[in-house]
Amino acid sequence: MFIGVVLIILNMMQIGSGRYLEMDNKMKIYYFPDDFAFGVSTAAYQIEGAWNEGGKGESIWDKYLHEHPKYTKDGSNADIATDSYHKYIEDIEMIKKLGVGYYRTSLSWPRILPDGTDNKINKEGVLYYRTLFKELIKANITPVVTLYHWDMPTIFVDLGGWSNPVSLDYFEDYARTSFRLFGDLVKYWLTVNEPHQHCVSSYGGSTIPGLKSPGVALYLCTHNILLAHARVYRIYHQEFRDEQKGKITLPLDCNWSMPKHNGRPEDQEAAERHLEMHVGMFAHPIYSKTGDYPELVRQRIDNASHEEGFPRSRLPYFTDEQIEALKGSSDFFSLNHYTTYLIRAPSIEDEFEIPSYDHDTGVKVEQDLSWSVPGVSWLSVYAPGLRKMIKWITKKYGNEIPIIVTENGVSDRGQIDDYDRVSYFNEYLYELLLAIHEDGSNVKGYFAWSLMDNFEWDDGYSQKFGLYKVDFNDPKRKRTPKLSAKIFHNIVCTRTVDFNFLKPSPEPQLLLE
Ligand code: GBH
Repeated sequence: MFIGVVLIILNMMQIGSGRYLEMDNKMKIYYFPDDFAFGVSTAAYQIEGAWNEGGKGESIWDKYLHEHPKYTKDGSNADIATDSYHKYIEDIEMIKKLGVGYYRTSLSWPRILPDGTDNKINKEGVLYYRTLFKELIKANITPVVTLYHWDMPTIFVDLGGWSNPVSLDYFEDYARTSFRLFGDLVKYWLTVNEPHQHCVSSYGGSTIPGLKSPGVALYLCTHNILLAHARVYRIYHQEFRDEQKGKITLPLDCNWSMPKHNGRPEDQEAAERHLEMHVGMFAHPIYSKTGDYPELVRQRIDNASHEEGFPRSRLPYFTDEQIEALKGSSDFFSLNHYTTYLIRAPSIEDEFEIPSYDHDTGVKVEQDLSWSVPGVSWLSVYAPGLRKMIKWITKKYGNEIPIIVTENGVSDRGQIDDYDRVSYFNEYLYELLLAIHEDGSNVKGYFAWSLMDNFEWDDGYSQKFGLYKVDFNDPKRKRTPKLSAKIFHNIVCTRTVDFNFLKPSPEPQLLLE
């Protein structure tokens, strides 16, 4: 008890000072600065449900899962999901209880524009979001809004989705309409969630809509999303920012890549190549001084295209104007991070489809078998990867641009005593503290994925990422806080991590007992 009180007092003295305490095991206790932004994240299709209510149009996920009911691992879809279209007030209560100041979610494009095009605006959808944002603000929670988190209006998919440049025009209309309708309430905008993941999934042939063109359409998609982002960024800054005073960026998936054999130069090169081909491809045009695609990306795809007999590079070229429009088209670095991969140079036996992004990249992606995998197979836990990723970004693009981690979290099978998630948040947030205090990185915020269990794309409801459990067998979709919700709340309030929750034990030992 006495030690607990002393720790609390010391805690309070240190908050915001940037100083630290030294614990018995020589681990330093650092604190998140006072203005550090804590938040939680979700996305429209994964939570809203009400897929055909309130005038909403159809998205590709609605359509595809209705036509292929066995597509997801558990045969589910998100027709109801967590029912947040009806239960948003309860969601806000939950966010409030966590003590965080920010909530990231997305707009459903077809809920606002049922046909995808802005000649017809769905008033009910607009009202839903305006009420949600107003209620959030009333609760002192700042909305952070993604325009596009993968739920494309069906009509555009039939036109080829993002591989068709006409999508730029329609996305521009949708974005402008959104700024006009919600810009008085929303001050943080994210344009297109994780373009790399989205293009690889959409055109690699594995995920919805399963259009297979991993060497051609995949790059048209990445190229067009970059251009769409730049266009929308410029529109916001030219037409809206003076009045609305918001910020806007492109959220990038930034998992860390490490050489499988650290001593092997081929593996080191392979890891660097992998980073350039998935992070640099998007970050370099926006954050580097020179702009455009990274040299390495340009050369690899140009050379491979040439060798394969293509008359031109499969990766389109930007015009000078486009390079300028992209350069600096971001007000902060929005970083999504989950895991670390081990990368090795391919051996002669390794085969890649030709042409394809994988062949162009030319690396083998593996995982370290000694790292724990609490849930979904691609997500093994290696917390130092977050700090290393941030270091890489800072080294490449400088320290001026503030970084906000807009997604980070882990999945499991949904137990209330979710020690794996508790450890995950402790470990990853500790690495973030080291990034801030020992590396001097410009990290300004951290949003956990996710507020609650929700529809995890191909995995349906078989993987749970939530701080709150959602009972998907209950028509009311009852929510219950997990242990991680309490610990996350604790982290937000004390502004530091608490490793007493690190290890599973039958009776959790509370620090203050
Ligand atoms: C984020 O993206 C999304 O923004 C969010 O919607 C999602 O819920 C969250 O992560 C958790 O997954 O099996 O090795 O081929 C991550 C998208 C796409 C990442 C599929 C893993 C499979 C990798 N995910 N991908 S692998």
